[in-house]
Amino acid sequence: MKLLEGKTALVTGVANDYSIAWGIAQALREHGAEVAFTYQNERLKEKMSDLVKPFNPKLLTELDVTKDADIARVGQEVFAVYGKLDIFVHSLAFVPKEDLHGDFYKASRAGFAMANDISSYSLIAVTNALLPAFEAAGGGSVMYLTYIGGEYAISTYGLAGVTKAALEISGKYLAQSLGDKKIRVNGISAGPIKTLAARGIKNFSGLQQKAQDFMPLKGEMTPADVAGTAVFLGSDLSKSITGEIIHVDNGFHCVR
Ligand code: 0WD
Repeated sequence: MKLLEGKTALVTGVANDYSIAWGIAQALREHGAEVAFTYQNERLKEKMSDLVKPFNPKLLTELDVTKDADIARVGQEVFAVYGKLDIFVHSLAFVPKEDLHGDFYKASRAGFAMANDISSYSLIAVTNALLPAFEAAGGGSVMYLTYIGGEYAISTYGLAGVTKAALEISGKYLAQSLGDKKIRVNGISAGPIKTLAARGIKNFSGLQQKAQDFMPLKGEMTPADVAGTAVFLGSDLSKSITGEIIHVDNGFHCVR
């Protein structure tokens, strides 16, 4: 029997086949899960329909996390289509370019609010909308993607780091408040991986090279490297783990 046989997963944050969420979705399916997808907007609809064809998903639906109506609808759709949910993968983030690239002390009020709304509040709001489906499953696993820039000030990550700190502590408070419902909430703190979002970070290659020079384990990281941990967190093997953040970064977090 496969590790995730009988489990249903909702994966957000696939923008293309380089996305970390795409690597995670493939691994979840490989291990037996049925996967539903969301895409951010109409512009991505056609591309996503093509990309996810091999999954033949029963649900592929639009979700812009800035819209309460989208969030509520997705919660209802998941329940209506699958009758339950076991795994939710939050793999999305956004920081306005001017606030990501400028001097940190010049971060705008509007940029700060928008970055946190999309990148961290969304974990709380979407998890809440999915509760009926999780409760129907008798519990479940929520996981989110974070970065070490939420623990330390990393040059060029700026405001994105603030959203990651908010995301990580939101994950812990969610873990606390959802424990009674047997819903676990954990973070994966990934090392630098070349994706669309990463390309938006100034001198990402420099950041990646620097990390690789320090990493105890060598080699460029890929979404597939992160996906194994996602499978573990989605499975019953991790049933006593919640409020945790696992660094999947070739050991970068433990060296200076
Ligand atoms: O090195 C990296 N790539 C790392 C990424 C290291 C550590 C953590 N992460 C995190 C990111 O911060 C993010 O939380 O992993 C998560 C996934 O990021 P990714 O796979 O690197 O990036 P990407 O493939 O671009 O997917 C993120 C997607 C967006 O793509 P673009 O690049 O088009 O903004 O997040 C989605 C969107 O599809 N997204 C939204 N989804 C719903 N509503 C929204 C929104 N408002 N805004 C962005």
